[in-house]
Amino acid sequence: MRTVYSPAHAAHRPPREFLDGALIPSFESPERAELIRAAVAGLGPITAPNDHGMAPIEAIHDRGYLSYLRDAHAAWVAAGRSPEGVYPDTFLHRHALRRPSPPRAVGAQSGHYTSDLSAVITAGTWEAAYAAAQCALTAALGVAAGEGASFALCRPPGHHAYADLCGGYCYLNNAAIAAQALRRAGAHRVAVLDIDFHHGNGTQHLFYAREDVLFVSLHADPDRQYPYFAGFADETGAGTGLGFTLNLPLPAGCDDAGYLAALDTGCARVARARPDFVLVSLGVDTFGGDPLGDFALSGGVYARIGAHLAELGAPTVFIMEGGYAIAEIGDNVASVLRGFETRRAQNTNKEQSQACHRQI
Ligand code: SP5
Ligand code: ZN
Repeated sequence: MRTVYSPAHAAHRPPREFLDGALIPSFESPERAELIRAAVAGLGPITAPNDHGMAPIEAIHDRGYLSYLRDAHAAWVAAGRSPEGVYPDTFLHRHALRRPSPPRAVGAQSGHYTSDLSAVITAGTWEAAYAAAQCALTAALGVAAGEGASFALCRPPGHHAYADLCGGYCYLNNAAIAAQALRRAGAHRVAVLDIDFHHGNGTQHLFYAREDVLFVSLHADPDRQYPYFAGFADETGAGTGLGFTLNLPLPAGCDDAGYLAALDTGCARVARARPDFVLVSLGVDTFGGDPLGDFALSGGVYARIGAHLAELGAPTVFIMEGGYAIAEIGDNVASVLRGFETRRAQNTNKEQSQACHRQI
């Protein structure tokens, strides 16, 4: 399987994030992508993304938000604030009467376009986020052109980004941008299957009222985990999109068997939609040793997850999301992809021998 990767991810290196009452070294680090790149090197070629420009990004994100992401750091520094990064301190909340869009002061903009304290904007954030979106687009359009599957090694991740909000280490919603590009390329239905530990609140919201993009997510119950305000089982879509969102919230301590059972439910819903393409928002923060997660998945389950995804038999684009257990992140990601490829090769052989028997 091909991996699409850009070294531009390293331009995004927020030194600190705010967690549990303190500014701590950011869990979402450049090292993550480099470890994953090293681990997937044996799986196939690693290529740079093509530049598909701004149009596919503008098809998902708000114009004002995009200029904010591009210019926020410079404006922040020009306003005399810390060059370490944009750390919003004042948020737009539900009682605010004045919501100019876009607001004028960079401090107001940061509160308007940010959902939490983990999406710090540094000097290189735009360059990295843009490259990550191009990785997703390149992988998706490669699969549309006939590659059976592809892996977009996106960093920063994307599934917590809304049309006009960054948050949860995410700025541009790479999976949503790829899904929309596949629709534009002629796909009738696309399924996004999100298996990051956290609910993909941005992706869900972007497609909530649409029936052409199915969103299925396995994640920690938002009753106890980030992102808290979305991802409950009773969120099933709106309008013509009713029935095209499926949330499968899971308990703390969820183990291999519990996870695989939920994956089976999620995959059955995807199969029923008969999508032209499956996009897998791939996070490995479901691992038992992950510092942000509370599941108990073993390293051995990732190949089985990949094999399960292969049974869908659909052209598949893997899009990297979270995963913070540095020592195991490479193995866990590579295992999903290897498990997928192995099962797919077995199924292709089976089909070929069955076709051969039919001819005899
Ligand atoms: C892409 C992705 O995985 N984003 C995750 C962002 C999560 N940010 C908030 C995490 C809150 C974690 N609280 C648990 C602390 C354990 N010591
Ligand atoms: Zn996550």
